[in-house]
Amino acid sequence: MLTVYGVYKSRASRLYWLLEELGVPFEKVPVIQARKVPDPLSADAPLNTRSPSFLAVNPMAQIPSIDDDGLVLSESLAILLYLARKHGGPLAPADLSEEGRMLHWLFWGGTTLEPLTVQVTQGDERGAWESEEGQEKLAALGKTMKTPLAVFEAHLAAHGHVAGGRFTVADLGLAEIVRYVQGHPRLLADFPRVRDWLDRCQSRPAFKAMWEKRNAE
Ligand SMILES: N[C@@H](CCC(=O)N[C@@H](CS)C(=O)NCC(=O)O)C(=O)O
Repeated sequence: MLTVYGVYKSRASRLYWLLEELGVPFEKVPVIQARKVPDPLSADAPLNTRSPSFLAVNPMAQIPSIDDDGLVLSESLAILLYLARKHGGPLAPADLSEEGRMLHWLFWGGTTLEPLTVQVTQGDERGAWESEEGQEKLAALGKTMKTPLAVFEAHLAAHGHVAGGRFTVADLGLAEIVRYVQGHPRLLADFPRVRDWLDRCQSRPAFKAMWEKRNAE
């Protein structure tokens, strides 16, 4: 049995989207981010990333993690590729060269783009962009994002998808990373292919199913 640790309103959403795509059954353990809990170690705190029982799963104190019949993994993008490969089908790499391309783009997402986009969504949570100073900081982040987004725009103009000429787990992972800036149309204004690709990814029934559950959480 597959166990997924993490609430929908976290990077676990990308795993839940993939599992909707694959139709794989799983058990959800709703671990919440410790930063969202006033006193994460108090006796009545909900299960959170600092709870001792979750630290035994992921000592990094971060969600998501999975336990797949005893194989415990963290790092959401690695889990995506693992699950896609395990269950196969069109979302998985068809061969080693496709896998290489997916690894390239997923690592790029995790190391180059997400460290920027996640700051935007975390700023949204804190209301950090409401002041004039906040607007300036957001604009500066947008400027830093221009080069990676331009590279991705050119890639999509040439290929339409991240790898393999079809929607794969690599599109899914990157779509969740780009989603973090979607509430700020200005940040994507210069990147029509990225916007069109994101719309296509999010029009998938599996994304919509995940999103509905996320909103209901
Ligand atoms: N690189 C990790 C990052 C995971 C991560 O930062 N998770 C956040 C939630 S989206 C977390 O658990 N934060 C703990 C907290 O905020 O208390 C991954 O992609 O799995």
